[in-house]
Amino acid sequence: MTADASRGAEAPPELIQLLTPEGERVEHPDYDIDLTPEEVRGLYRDLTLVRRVDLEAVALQRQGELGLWASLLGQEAAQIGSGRALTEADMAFPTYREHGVAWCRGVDPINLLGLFRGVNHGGWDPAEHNFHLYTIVIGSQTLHAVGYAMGIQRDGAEAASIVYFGDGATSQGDVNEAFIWASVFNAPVVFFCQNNQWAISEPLEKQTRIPLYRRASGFGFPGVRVDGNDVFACLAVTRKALAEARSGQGPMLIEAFTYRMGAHTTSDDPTRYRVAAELEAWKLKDPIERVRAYMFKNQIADQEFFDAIDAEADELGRDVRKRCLELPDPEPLAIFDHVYAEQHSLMDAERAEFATYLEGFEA
Ligand SMILES: Cc1ncc(C[n+]2csc(CCOP(=O)(O)OP(=O)(O)O)c2C)c(N)n1
Repeated sequence: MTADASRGAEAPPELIQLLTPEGERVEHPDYDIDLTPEEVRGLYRDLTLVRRVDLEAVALQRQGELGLWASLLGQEAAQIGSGRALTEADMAFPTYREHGVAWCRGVDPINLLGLFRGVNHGGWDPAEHNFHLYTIVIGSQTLHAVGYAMGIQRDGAEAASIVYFGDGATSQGDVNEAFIWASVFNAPVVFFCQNNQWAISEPLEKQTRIPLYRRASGFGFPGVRVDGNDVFACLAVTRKALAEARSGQGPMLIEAFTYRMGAHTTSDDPTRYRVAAELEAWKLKDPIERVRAYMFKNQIADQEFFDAIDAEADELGRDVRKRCLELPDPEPLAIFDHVYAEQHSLMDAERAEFATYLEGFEA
């Protein structure tokens, strides 16, 4: 017997959008945003540069220079919009795909490439950037973000935490436990779900019978669905959610409705599980093209501006490639350095044992 999809169905999901795929500005009663031309140009620059870094990383992986890469192609607006909504004091907890958020937090992209090249373990100091290390274990960072938010609450600080995860992660126990804790402790945390429709080869309908953002109400906090390919809407919605969290109004779930344009990672082949027409439909909603169309229409930028950004992107791509190839191999014993914050006898013993093993090759 097949499940009846209409059972328990409610009104169709509302999608918060401030910029249409054609580049037309639309108003929303709850999420108005007033951006200066300079700010719009800045967002366009961010979107274009992170896409360029991503494309370069995919190429490097194909040439055998990275072990793996998780592309953000198509998710730039969700990441730049939400990333630019953060204040310096806020703390972000990413998955392994948040290259755009890393960019907004001032993390040098070479660190991301180093991680996927296998020569560092993240390479940046989370405390310096208020950007946690990438998390591969699906959903576990939601618990870290809630714990951190509860710390903020107890310190009485003017900050919030934000945690990124995918549609597939919503099926994890950790994520549901994080929702419960955040709700009952009224923690200042924003749950930012990038619903890119696929958890590797598992489509969204294998994760849920209702729109994901509606899950929040069952846990006792608000949820909204935003057009994840609309950088203005992602910025406005995240900014408001963070402000509410900081002012003691508790958690919020933002479902950024978007699409993963590339493979899950460079190790899979999406043509094996999804149809080409789906990809073609989403290409028309490209997050960068709509900002570009809006800027042209409203004379916020001319061709000279776009050419300059393209040149900057190419230069960034070249620079990232060059520095990636120059990354030194790590000292083998360095693997023990950051396992614990303080000296640890087990690490000392394992380091010594490994050193002896390595010395065996020199003889
Ligand atoms: C706890 C756990 N289970 C399984 C995996 C293997 N795995 C890696 S990515 C992934 C799918 C994640 O999909 P989603 O949460 O939608 O995020 P996306 O990669 O699409 O951004 C899975 C199952 C894992 N890394 N961790």
